[in-house]
Amino acid sequence: MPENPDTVLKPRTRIKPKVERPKLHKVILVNDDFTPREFVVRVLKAEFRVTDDQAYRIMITAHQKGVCVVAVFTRDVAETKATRATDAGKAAGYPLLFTTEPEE
Ligand code: TYC
Repeated sequence: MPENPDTVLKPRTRIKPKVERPKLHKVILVNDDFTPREFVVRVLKAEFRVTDDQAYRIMITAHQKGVCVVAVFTRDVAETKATRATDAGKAAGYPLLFTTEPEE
Protein backbone atom coordinates (compact mmCIF):
# COMPACT_ATOMS: atom_id res chain seq x y z
CA MET A 1 0.00 0.00 0.00
CA PRO A 2 1.41 3.45 -0.91
CA GLU A 3 2.11 5.72 1.99
CA ASN A 4 -0.18 8.65 2.52
CA PRO A 5 2.09 11.72 2.48
CA ASP A 6 -0.45 13.55 4.62
CA THR A 7 -0.15 11.08 7.48
CA VAL A 8 1.38 12.70 10.53
CA LEU A 9 2.84 10.33 13.06
CA LYS A 10 2.80 11.29 16.68
CA PRO A 11 6.28 10.95 18.11
CA ARG A 12 6.72 8.29 20.75
CA THR A 13 7.21 10.06 24.03
CA ARG A 14 7.48 6.97 26.26
CA ILE A 15 10.54 4.94 25.36
CA LYS A 16 10.56 1.32 26.48
CA PRO A 17 13.69 0.68 28.56
CA LYS A 18 16.05 -1.75 26.81
CA VAL A 19 17.43 -3.22 30.02
CA GLU A 20 15.66 -3.88 33.24
CA ARG A 21 17.16 -3.52 36.69
CA PRO A 22 17.52 -6.98 38.24
CA LYS A 23 15.24 -7.61 41.20
CA LEU A 24 17.14 -7.61 44.51
CA HIS A 25 16.92 -10.47 46.99
CA LYS A 26 17.17 -10.23 50.75
CA VAL A 27 19.42 -12.50 52.78
CA ILE A 28 17.63 -13.26 56.04
CA LEU A 29 19.23 -14.55 59.23
CA VAL A 30 16.95 -16.92 61.17
CA ASN A 31 17.25 -17.36 64.94
CA ASP A 32 17.76 -20.72 66.63
CA ASP A 33 18.39 -21.83 70.20
CA PHE A 34 21.75 -23.53 69.68
CA THR A 35 24.21 -21.48 67.63
CA PRO A 36 26.44 -19.39 69.93
CA ARG A 37 26.06 -15.63 69.49
CA GLU A 38 29.80 -15.16 68.88
CA PHE A 39 29.71 -17.75 66.12
CA VAL A 40 26.83 -15.94 64.37
CA VAL A 41 28.79 -12.68 64.58
CA ARG A 42 31.89 -14.34 63.15
CA VAL A 43 29.99 -15.80 60.18
CA LEU A 44 28.28 -12.46 59.46
CA LYS A 45 31.64 -10.66 59.42
CA ALA A 46 33.32 -13.28 57.24
CA GLU A 47 30.58 -13.75 54.64
CA PHE A 48 28.93 -10.32 54.52
CA ARG A 49 31.93 -8.08 55.26
CA VAL A 50 30.10 -6.14 57.97
CA THR A 51 31.84 -4.52 60.94
CA ASP A 52 31.87 -6.08 64.41
CA ASP A 53 29.21 -3.59 65.46
CA GLN A 54 26.92 -4.22 62.48
CA ALA A 55 27.30 -7.99 62.88
CA TYR A 56 26.37 -7.80 66.57
CA ARG A 57 23.29 -5.70 65.79
CA ILE A 58 22.11 -8.07 63.06
CA MET A 59 22.65 -11.10 65.35
CA ILE A 60 20.84 -9.56 68.32
CA THR A 61 17.90 -8.44 66.14
CA ALA A 62 17.45 -12.02 64.84
CA HIS A 63 17.86 -13.32 68.39
CA GLN A 64 15.11 -11.01 69.70
CA LYS A 65 12.71 -10.91 66.75
CA GLY A 66 13.28 -14.30 65.13
CA VAL A 67 14.68 -12.99 61.85
CA CYS A 68 16.78 -10.10 60.55
CA VAL A 69 17.54 -8.89 57.02
CA VAL A 70 21.32 -9.01 56.61
CA ALA A 71 21.62 -7.30 53.21
CA VAL A 72 20.23 -7.28 49.65
CA PHE A 73 21.97 -8.55 46.52
CA THR A 74 21.15 -9.81 43.05
CA ARG A 75 19.59 -13.30 43.24
CA ASP A 76 22.75 -15.30 42.49
CA VAL A 77 24.87 -13.42 45.00
CA ALA A 78 22.18 -13.61 47.70
CA GLU A 79 21.76 -17.37 47.24
CA THR A 80 25.50 -18.04 47.17
CA LYS A 81 26.13 -16.04 50.33
CA ALA A 82 23.16 -17.56 52.19
CA THR A 83 24.34 -21.09 51.27
CA ARG A 84 27.95 -20.42 52.26
CA ALA A 85 26.94 -18.88 55.59
CA THR A 86 24.52 -21.75 56.35
CA ASP A 87 27.22 -24.28 55.42
CA ALA A 88 29.70 -22.59 57.78
CA GLY A 89 27.25 -23.30 60.63
CA LYS A 90 26.65 -26.86 59.46
CA ALA A 91 30.41 -27.54 59.30
CA ALA A 92 30.67 -26.49 62.95
CA GLY A 93 27.65 -28.60 63.95
CA TYR A 94 25.16 -25.72 64.33
CA PRO A 95 21.67 -25.32 62.82
CA LEU A 96 22.42 -21.73 61.77
CA LEU A 97 20.17 -20.76 58.84
CA PHE A 98 20.26 -18.01 56.24
CA THR A 99 17.42 -17.83 53.69
CA THR A 100 16.69 -15.54 50.74
CA GLU A 101 13.55 -13.87 49.41
CA PRO A 102 12.87 -11.43 46.58
CA GLU A 103 12.23 -7.80 47.46
CA GLU A 104 8.81 -6.47 46.55
N1 TYC B 1 19.70 -17.54 69.88
C1 TYC B 1 21.11 -17.90 69.88
C2 TYC B 1 21.59 -18.06 71.31
O1 TYC B 1 20.93 -17.61 72.24
C3 TYC B 1 21.97 -16.87 69.17
C4 TYC B 1 21.53 -16.69 67.75
C5 TYC B 1 21.21 -15.42 67.29
C6 TYC B 1 21.44 -17.76 66.90
C7 TYC B 1 20.79 -15.21 65.97
C8 TYC B 1 21.01 -17.59 65.58
O2 TYC B 1 20.29 -16.15 63.88
C9 TYC B 1 20.69 -16.32 65.13
N2 TYC B 1 22.74 -18.69 71.50
